[in-house]
Amino acid sequence: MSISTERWSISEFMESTWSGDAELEGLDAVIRAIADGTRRVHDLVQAAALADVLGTTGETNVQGETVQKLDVAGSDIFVEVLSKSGWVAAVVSEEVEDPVVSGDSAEQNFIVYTDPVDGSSNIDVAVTIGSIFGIWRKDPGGTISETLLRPDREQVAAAYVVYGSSTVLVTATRGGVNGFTLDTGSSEFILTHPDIRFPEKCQYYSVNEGNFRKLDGPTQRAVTRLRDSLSLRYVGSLVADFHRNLLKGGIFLYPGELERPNGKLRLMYEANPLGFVAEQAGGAAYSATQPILDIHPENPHQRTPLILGNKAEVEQTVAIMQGG
Ligand code: AHM
Ligand code: MG
Repeated sequence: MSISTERWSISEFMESTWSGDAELEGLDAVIRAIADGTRRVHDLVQAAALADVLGTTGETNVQGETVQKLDVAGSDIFVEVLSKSGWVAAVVSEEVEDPVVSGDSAEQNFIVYTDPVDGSSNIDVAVTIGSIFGIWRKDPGGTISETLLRPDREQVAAAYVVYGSSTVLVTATRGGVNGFTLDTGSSEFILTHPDIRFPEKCQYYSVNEGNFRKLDGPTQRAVTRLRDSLSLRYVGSLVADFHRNLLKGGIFLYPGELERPNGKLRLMYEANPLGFVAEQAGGAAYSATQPILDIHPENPHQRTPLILGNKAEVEQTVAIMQGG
């Protein structure tokens, strides 16, 4: 597909490339809602202390982790815009234990999982953070709660946002991966990264090296091999690390640890959406043993090890982790 990047807004892009595709019907409304929420979160991120969104609320979330004020503000914003889009039946947010059900009409047939503010430890220090979205169809034959745990490969689309030196919204469907930069003058998202693919060459590896001693022997060997051949980049915000590796060529790991075999990251709103983006961009995403998208979820908030990025590098790393 050849796309002109001459000031194509995200709405024009979706209209031109998605309309007429039955699988994507209504997805433009969901993405528009995400874009609206992103503008609001972008404003909060920019204002930061001035908008009183730094620091913690003093509470812990369903994961037992400290909740930041921006986590709550971001979650409230995305739940609101998605619920009001008219096309979403339920939203599952990292920050909310139970799904937020907005309705069950014929049009409300998407289920959206979101990590509304990813990279919480970087919020207070003006370092890049993000938002992540996995988008499924509701099963027409079942109730909302019966269809919340859709098989991962049935994901229709995914999206993420990087709030960095610019704010970039990346969407992925089976038709490809495209990036849109927020023009803060017009508040439009403009197509700036059409048809994103992982570069052939893998330059970077991203892992929390401070956890090395917590890894089993094969995983230590896999990390040592990456250390010996690639440059290390680790922001500590999954979206930021993934986005850089997607554009520049790299591999991200948050493996299971001896005392935490499922690692840290969440399957449904971190690993799955970015795994979908990675596969559509020619990359790969694995847990310790299988492609992330082959996992059948059992719990909306479950965790998984994650190895994500350039396909050849991911496959070789997983083979070593399995004792190969
Ligand atoms: P969060 O969703 O609470 O922000 O936690 C997830 C984040 C990821 O963005 C990042 O990859 C990881 O936690 C970093 O963890 P660590 O500080 O253990 O390296
Ligand atoms: Mg998060």
